[in-house]
Amino acid sequence: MARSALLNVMVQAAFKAGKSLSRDFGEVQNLQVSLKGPGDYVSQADRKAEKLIREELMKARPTYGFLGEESEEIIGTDGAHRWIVDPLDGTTNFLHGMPCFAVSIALERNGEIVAAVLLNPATDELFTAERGGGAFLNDRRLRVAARKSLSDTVIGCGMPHLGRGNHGKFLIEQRHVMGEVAGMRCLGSASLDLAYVAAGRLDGYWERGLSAWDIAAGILLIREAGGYATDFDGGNGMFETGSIVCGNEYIHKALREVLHRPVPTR
Ligand code: 2AM
Ligand code: CA
Repeated sequence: MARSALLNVMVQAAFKAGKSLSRDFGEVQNLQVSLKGPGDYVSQADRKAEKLIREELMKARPTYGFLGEESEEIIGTDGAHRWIVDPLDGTTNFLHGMPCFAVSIALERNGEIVAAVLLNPATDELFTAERGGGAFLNDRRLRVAARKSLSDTVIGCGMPHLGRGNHGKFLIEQRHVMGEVAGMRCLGSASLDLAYVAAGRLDGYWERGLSAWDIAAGILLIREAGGYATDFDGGNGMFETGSIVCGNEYIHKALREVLHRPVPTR
């Protein structure tokens, strides 16, 4: 599998951040028992990882813009290109010592995601994609699952957090989906949920209230694995609405239909 020079830069940046996060994750596991908990430590780990990535990417392409979760956006002199980075997606898992978190790096060109790298440093799983070149898990080509009937599927979702989003609406959506599918999972990392759809581990996934850095890489992974990733209306407004639904052609459609069901009156 041949990677472009650009993708190699992204992979190197992800590995640098991943190494730093792995060291900090080891420490976080030790801090669980302290009363104060590892909160401040994790914020530091997060910011350190973003700095490493930003330095690496800006060194390779100084004119590109940079949108990261942890720092102010840098508007590039090259108006066409922008990095979209989440240095640590799945922060709550990381904080609780659960090995389900990822470094997410995407490259946007004229508003389209053209390259994606997603690394889970705890499992050494590296997901990559370039537009038109397919999606990969390490060296293995990815394809979304083929299941056509919702009743055979395992569907992922993201739950709104304390003080955020509409909890009642989520519970109604979950109830509707739960009545149709074989099982449901909540990984706690939107970027990994999307990568799992690309890898055929999850048959579909939905979440609301997300930011561009949570989903930019995962959207390309799914599309390059032959799947669909859209907003709730089937359009391309995922960054604007913060909402995403995905799956193969059949499951994406069926899941959208279920999510649009009216609220029960009793
Ligand atoms: P994060 O870990 O980078 O914050 C899980 O449902 C998804 O929601 C994760 O991708 C997570 O990204 C994001 N998330 C977690 N806590 C959040 C919060 N308080 N506000 C917004 N997004 C959050
Ligand atoms: Ca995130």
